[in-house]
Amino acid sequence: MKITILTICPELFQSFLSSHVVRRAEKMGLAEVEVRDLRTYADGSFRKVDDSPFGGGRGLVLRCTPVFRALEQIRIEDEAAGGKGRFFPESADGRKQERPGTPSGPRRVTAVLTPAGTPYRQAAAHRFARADHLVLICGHYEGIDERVLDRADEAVSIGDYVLTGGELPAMVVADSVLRLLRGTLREGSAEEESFENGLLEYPQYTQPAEEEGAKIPGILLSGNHGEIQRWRTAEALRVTLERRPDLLRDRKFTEAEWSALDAYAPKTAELLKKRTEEWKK
Ligand code: 6GU
Repeated sequence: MKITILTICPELFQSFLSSHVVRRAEKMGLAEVEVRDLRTYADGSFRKVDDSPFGGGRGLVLRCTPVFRALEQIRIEDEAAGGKGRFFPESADGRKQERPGTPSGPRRVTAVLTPAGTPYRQAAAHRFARADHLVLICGHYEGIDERVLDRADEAVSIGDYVLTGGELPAMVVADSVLRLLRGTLREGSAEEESFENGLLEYPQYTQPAEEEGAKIPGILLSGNHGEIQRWRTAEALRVTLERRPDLLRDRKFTEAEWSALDAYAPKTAELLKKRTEEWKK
């Protein structure tokens, strides 16, 4: 796949582009990551990418013109590379599906990074990872001309806080997508990660078994892999209930999970029963 990042601060991506996750994906031929400076698509000797908002108000707004030009250039290049144009079988709301029913062909997904976007989750990372071309548009300043959002497939936020621009979020999204590409990840490590099974990950420990009086849980030294798995299941449920109870609200729990909880985290079992009753109301 190809990831294109459109930004007015391309220099912010220098270290990201030489990071392990990007280098590995490129070396393995799984992905190509490019950063384009929106200023090169702006007019005049000043190449102005921002302006004050219509209707008045504070600050500057990212203009739509350079973004539109960049997107058009990308479309032309994709088509020349053998693409059949836009095809978005899996855009978040299905609203921008052009050529619905097109059975195949390259898929380009365009996402704007903005705090006013839809919360970004692991499911979206998987969806983006299936695209052939992921175009990430970094918002900046006080805002971004809404016509950019109208033209994009989706708007994405990485959390309920405000950052200076969409650059860090674009790196967050690109990282989460690249590490999912087949072969980038160490085999077998994906399924047990936080969020992949709807739970946070169980606690991990490494040498030494005791440091400054801080000991690791004894079960990990038992050599009993079946029981270690049960303990991990119980621990994943315990930390999830403690830190992210929202993740458990609509979750069905298996017999194995209840049994692991009874054995290794009875207090969590009790609390979880109480919560499930409350959630039903
Ligand atoms: Cl995507 N952009 C900015 N500027 N701030 C954010 C964000 C994005 N997600 C959370 N905060």
